[in-house]
Amino acid sequence: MLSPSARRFTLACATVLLAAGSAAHAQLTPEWISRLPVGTALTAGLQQMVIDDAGVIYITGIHGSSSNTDIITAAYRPDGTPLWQRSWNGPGNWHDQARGLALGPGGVLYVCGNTPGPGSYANVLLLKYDAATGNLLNTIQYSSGPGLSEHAGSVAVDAAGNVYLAGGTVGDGPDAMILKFNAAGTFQWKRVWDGPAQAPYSLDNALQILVEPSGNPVVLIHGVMGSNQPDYVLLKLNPASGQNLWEMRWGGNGGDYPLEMLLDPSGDLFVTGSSIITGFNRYGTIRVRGSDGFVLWQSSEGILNHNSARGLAIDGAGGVYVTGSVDPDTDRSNSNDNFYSVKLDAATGALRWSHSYGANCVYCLDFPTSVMADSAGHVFIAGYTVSSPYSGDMILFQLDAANGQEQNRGIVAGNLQEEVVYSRLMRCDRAESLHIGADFYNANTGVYDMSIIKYASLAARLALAVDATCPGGGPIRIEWSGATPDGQAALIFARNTGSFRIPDGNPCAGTALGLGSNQIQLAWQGGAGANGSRVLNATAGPGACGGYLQLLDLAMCRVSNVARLE
Ligand SMILES: [Ca+2]
Ligand SMILES: [Ca+2]
Ligand SMILES: [Ca+2]
Ligand SMILES: [Ca+2]
Repeated sequence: MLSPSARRFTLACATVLLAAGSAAHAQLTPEWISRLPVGTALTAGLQQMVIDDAGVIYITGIHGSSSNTDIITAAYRPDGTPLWQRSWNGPGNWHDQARGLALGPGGVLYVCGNTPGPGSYANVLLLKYDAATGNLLNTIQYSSGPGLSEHAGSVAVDAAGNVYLAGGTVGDGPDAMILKFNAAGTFQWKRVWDGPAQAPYSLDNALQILVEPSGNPVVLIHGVMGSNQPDYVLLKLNPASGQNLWEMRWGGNGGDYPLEMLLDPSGDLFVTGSSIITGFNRYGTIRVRGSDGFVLWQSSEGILNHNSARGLAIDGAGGVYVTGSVDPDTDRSNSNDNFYSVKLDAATGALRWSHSYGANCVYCLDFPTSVMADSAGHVFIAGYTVSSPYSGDMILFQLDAANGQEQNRGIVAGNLQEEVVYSRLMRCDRAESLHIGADFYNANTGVYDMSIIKYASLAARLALAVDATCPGGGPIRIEWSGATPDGQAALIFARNTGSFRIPDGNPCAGTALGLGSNQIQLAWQGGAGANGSRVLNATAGPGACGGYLQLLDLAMCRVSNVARLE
């Protein structure tokens, strides 16, 4: 219909459905992959990752040998080049473990974890680094008393630099513990939470802490109830005293194992985990009102049995996403779990869609580790796969947030036959570029490499402008920006607007357009431009005026705004 190489082309109005082309999706390809060898200890590897407003990426993890692990913390520039790297070995010369990471005001990076104290009992550890240089600013080692194993698993910092740590201590068995230090590192208060279960079942632990913009800490606790089964426990604390502003307990008579919480801009909290509230092991997800801890809705989602939640995301546009693994049979010994992910309505908890991936063969182990949504309607799920044709690789899915259909996928395999790649977590920078924290493991040498795998943002606006001579046809100037540099792009024409979905058998099948089906056709396909921008000069056929054009980025299956020919 139109020659892609023609400098000028004509918009005809023949009714031609989009031409069939290669059905293959473009592969999601990392911009860069950083790797940092961290030794052969069984606990070695990435623990946490955060990204600052300038796009600098910070990771912390465990390195060393199995007889003396240390805490390794590193920073990378946005282009993936190393900025600094620091190792911390405690005075006990033994097992130091990083668990949490946070950025605070004044360019301070906080690492929390544990280090051996007197008698080799673990003490709480807080390290403060200058985020720009990696200089160690302060080391805080905390113990409630002799003979107690204590740790900090999560750290949060408020706008004034007060630091909150959440983790565990020992009472009647493990108890949850929350500590506050001020910006100078001075201890402020300790709060211990012990559930109603009796020893030896009272295995309580604080999993995660965050600070509301107003400064109140919120803590997620695995709390064991009088039934000797765990529930989700949320505390909102008075920052001055550590006492409850409110406390919420949620669960049934079976085990309810909290995983993760997220704070919504509305001030409400979303919590997910693995829950047996309906008699089956499902994803138990709740929305909790921020003002008083009231449970606004609860959702129990899963298929078959043995669903295990592994990641939670919200998109700010009414979507809540839970990913996790499901056993396709009832045999836990044959390691054949699969991915199972759901979208819930943030307002009601209703199921919107589900997405599954993985083969059921014995030892075909597939499990996701994290989920994230961008502002452009993409959902990303990363995890581990050994289903054919993959063998111990990291897999990344790009799904359409509207319907859960796969738009694209990426694979990161080890450089060597014996390397496997475990994704751990995902973070976005301000431009919504995806960063996956991962570990490469060499099965021959036993060495782990902490890794960051970076993908370009899909949320950059793809902008299309059309300047036509209407009515009557004649010259048209078409200009766009924000497409994938050096990628392929297509201009699609239709007489009306709507929500036409690209049919199977076409590139980007399933992608929803802003165009309707009336005379929909491929008007042009060609290079998107060296920097993702291009100007095309064309000639409109007599029937083109009054119609609509939309640009499709074929490399990433993204669409532009709809522009009218007028
Ligand atoms: Ca050590
Ligand atoms: Ca306890
Ligand atoms: Ca199984
Ligand atoms: Ca499987």
